[in-house]
Amino acid sequence: LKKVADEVSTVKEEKVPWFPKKIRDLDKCHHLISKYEPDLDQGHPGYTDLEYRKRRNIITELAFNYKQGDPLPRVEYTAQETATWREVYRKLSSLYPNHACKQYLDAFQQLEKYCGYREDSIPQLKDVSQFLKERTGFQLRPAAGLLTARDFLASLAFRVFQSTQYIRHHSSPMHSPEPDCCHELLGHFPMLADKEFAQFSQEIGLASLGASDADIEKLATLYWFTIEFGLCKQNGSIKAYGAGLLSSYGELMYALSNNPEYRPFDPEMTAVQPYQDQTFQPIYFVSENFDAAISQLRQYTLKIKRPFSVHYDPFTCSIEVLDSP
Ligand code: NLE
Ligand code: FE2
Repeated sequence: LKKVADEVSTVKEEKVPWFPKKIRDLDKCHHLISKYEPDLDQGHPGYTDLEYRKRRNIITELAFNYKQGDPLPRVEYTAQETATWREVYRKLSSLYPNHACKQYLDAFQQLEKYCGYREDSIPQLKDVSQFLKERTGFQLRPAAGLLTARDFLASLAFRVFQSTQYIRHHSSPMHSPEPDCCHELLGHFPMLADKEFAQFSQEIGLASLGASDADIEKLATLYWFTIEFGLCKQNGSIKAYGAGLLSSYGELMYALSNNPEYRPFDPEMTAVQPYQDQTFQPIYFVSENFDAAISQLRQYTLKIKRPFSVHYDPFTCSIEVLDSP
C-alpha cells in the first residue's frame, strides 16, 4: 500500500505538510488505512469468503483507477448484494422516524422522492452525486476503503466526499466496522443534502489543510464523535445525526437504548477522547441541538493555528493560500 505523502513546502520558514490546492490534486489523496480489509483482517466477516474478497477487489479497482473529472463508475450489484441492502434499508427506515434527527428525515424523504432511494435497488454514486451537486454543491468520488483522516478531510475542502462503493458482507448486515455503500448512502449522503451541514463540512475540510499531525488527529476524533457518532437533543428526546449510527441498525438501537454512557458535547474534551472502531461505541457525546453542535465545531476549527490562511475559489475549484497578517 501507498505511503502517506510527506512532501513538504515552506511557508514562512515553517514546515507545512503537503495539501491539495486544485481539485485535480485529490487524485493524490487516496491513502488507505487498511486494517479492516477482508484480505488482511481475520476478524472480518468476509475473510474466509473468497468470492466476497474477489468482488471487493473488482469494485475497489474502480476507485484506484479513478481520476478527477472521470464519470463516476456504475456497479451492477448482484442479487445477493441487493438482498443485503434491502435488509439494511428496511430495518433502518423503520427506525428513522423515532431515532433520526429532523435534518436527516427531511433529506431522506427528498432522496426517496427524487433520487431513487428504495429498498429494491442500491442507488448509484453517479446519480446521488448529481443530486447533491444540485442541492449543496457536493460531489462524490469513489474511494477504495477507509482513508487517512488527512486525505479524507482535505477532499471536503473542495466539497468532494470520498465514498466507498462495495457493500458489507451479507452475514453481518446490522453493523460493519468499515465504511461501505450502506454507510455512505444511508449515513452520510442525506446529511450532505442539508445546506448548513454541507457548508460546515467544507469548513472542517479547509481547516484541515496543512494542519499539524496533532491537529489532524484532534479533528479526526471530533469528526468521529460528531459526524460519525453524534447525538443531539430535539423536542426533548435524543436523536442521531451521526452517519455511523444512521447506517447501522444494531448500533442505532444500542446508542439510544440508555445503556451506553452519554456525555455533553464539548469540543475541547471530545477532541482528546480515545475511541475504537471495531464495535459499538461505549460513549456518545450529546449536543443541546443540531445547530449547537455545528456552531461549537465551527468555533473549534477557527482556533486551529496555521502560519497561513486559506480561501476556496469556487470558480476555479482551487485553494488560495494567503500569508497570515
Ligand atoms: N458501523 C457503521 C455501519 O455499520 O454502517 C460504519 C462505520 C464506518 C466508520
Ligand atoms: Fe463515515
